[in-house]
Amino acid sequence: MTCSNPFVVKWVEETAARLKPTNVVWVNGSDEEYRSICDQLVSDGTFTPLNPKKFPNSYWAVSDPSDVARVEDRTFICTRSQDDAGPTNNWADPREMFKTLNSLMEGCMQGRTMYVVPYLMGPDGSPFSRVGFELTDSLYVVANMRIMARIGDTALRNLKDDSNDFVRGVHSIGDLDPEHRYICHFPEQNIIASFNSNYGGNALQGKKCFALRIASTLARRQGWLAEHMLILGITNPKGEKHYVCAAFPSACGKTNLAMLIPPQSYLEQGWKVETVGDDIAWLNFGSDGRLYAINPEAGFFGVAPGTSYKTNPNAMDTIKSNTIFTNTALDLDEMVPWWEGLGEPPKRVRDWMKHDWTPASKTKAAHPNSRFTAPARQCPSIDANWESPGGVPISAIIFGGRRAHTTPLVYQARDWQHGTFVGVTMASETTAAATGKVGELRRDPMAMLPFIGYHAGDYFQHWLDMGKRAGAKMPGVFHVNWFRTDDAGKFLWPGFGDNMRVLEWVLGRVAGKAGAAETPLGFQPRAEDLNLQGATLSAAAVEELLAVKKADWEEELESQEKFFNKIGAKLPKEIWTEHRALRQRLGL
Ligand code: O2Y
Ligand code: MN
Repeated sequence: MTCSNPFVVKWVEETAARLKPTNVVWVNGSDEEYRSICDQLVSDGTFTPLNPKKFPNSYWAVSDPSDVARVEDRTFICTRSQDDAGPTNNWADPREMFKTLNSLMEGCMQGRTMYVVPYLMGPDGSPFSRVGFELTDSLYVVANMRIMARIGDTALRNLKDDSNDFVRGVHSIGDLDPEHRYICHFPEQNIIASFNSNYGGNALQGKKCFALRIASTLARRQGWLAEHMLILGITNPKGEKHYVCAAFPSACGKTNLAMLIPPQSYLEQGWKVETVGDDIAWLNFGSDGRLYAINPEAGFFGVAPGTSYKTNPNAMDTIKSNTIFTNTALDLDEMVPWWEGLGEPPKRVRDWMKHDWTPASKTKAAHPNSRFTAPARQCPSIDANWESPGGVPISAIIFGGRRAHTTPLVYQARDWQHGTFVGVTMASETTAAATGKVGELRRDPMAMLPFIGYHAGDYFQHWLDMGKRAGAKMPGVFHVNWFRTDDAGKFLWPGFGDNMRVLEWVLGRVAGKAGAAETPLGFQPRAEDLNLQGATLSAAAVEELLAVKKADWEEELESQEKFFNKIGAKLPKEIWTEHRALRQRLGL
């Protein structure tokens, strides 16, 4: 299928004239084309084919050691007014940034091929889906985009010939110089440019750049929400099904929750949990006034270390074929990927830096941010409606964070305004994997801090405004904390499949059936309101999990105020109102 949209054709020609590639190749997204792409990546040494019996059609790749994660300090929001980017983003003047990028990228594709990747974020034929184009000189990016989005002809079919409504993205590997790495967003022009990185969220533009940063600005203008949320379907023994969205900062087990397997006793009663998405949700109002979610992505870009048949069997079964492993280690005897947390180390291991590795080595074999790129459709728990064009109706939104103290296992917000406050005040303690520093509290509103494409205060206002539009039809809002510890620092809650017990209470609340006590935080389960049958938990542990301690909340309220002051005058007055009301209810 050739592209007959004149806006696209003109822009591709103009970009090619600037970047001067030797060839321009339009990607069609077919299976045959993907096979040829993978063959080329094997020939040029980027891909190492894995054992075809154990991991058919799967490959191992490594990135440049300087290019292993999203780089927030090199990520820019380029708006005419600095105030539109707000205090939580790196801002740049668009004219200045275009100048910088033009001079850096002029002729950067000389001797290389520029691939034109049309991509669709969202299900084929959905009114909520959006089209983007990534012009890239990285065949590795094309291969990953083929898994993460619906690319090629499918995307072109979803763009009308007279439509100028698509996101223009340019990406070049450049020389991978971290000092001149740029991940730039121009929300006023729907343009993305990334340069000098070939990794993950920096280079696969559909994910964080489009589906969160640019989409959040589109959503504000158009009256919807682009959120950093997983989407789950939960069916109870009566066959009633509800969908929930959940937002967590990194290192809180988001992928594990997205693919949760309930405890055996729940399975026997007929409970079922299914996956719609593991990372991003686009939420639009349906004709009934409720919020409906689509997963804009088609694949999972999950962290490999820690993933195992013990922690996430559904993820393990998803990545058995048609998967790209980046920066994991490689078992040289079996030619299968390996990472810390998977099981016993194999005899002969090549680490992610392509060095021989043994358990005595001082470094990790797999990079802590090593990833699998795998098709969502391969997930055993994938929901039958995951590609439904109208999306799935959302009954509850769950916020979460990693907190050793302060936040109880679960509570329900009083209403949408209070729920927005609960999202705004989300915070999480760092783990060694994330920063090297353990236990430092980071505020991360709605888990969106690095992804809000505009002023955070305006974003909070947009949440409030959405609630005003829908009133009582908005989902219930909840907050969970799986990570509360006892005096010895041991987790009190078993987590993983047992999180189902909390989901059952959440759905019970939505249905108006589960009991709760009204507390200063909102509505909290008493021990008897939770189904703890078969859970190995002492009564004292349950009491501690549900406790709200004034001293902890005194500190929490102070930390909230510091954050609100950082947001400044655009912090909605309703958020201050909720904060003061909470202070009063706590008697602080
Ligand atoms: O480091 C990267 O580039 C990956 S970022 C990422 C990937 C999958 C899901 N979420 C994230 C994230 O940073 O939230
Ligand atoms: Mn994410």
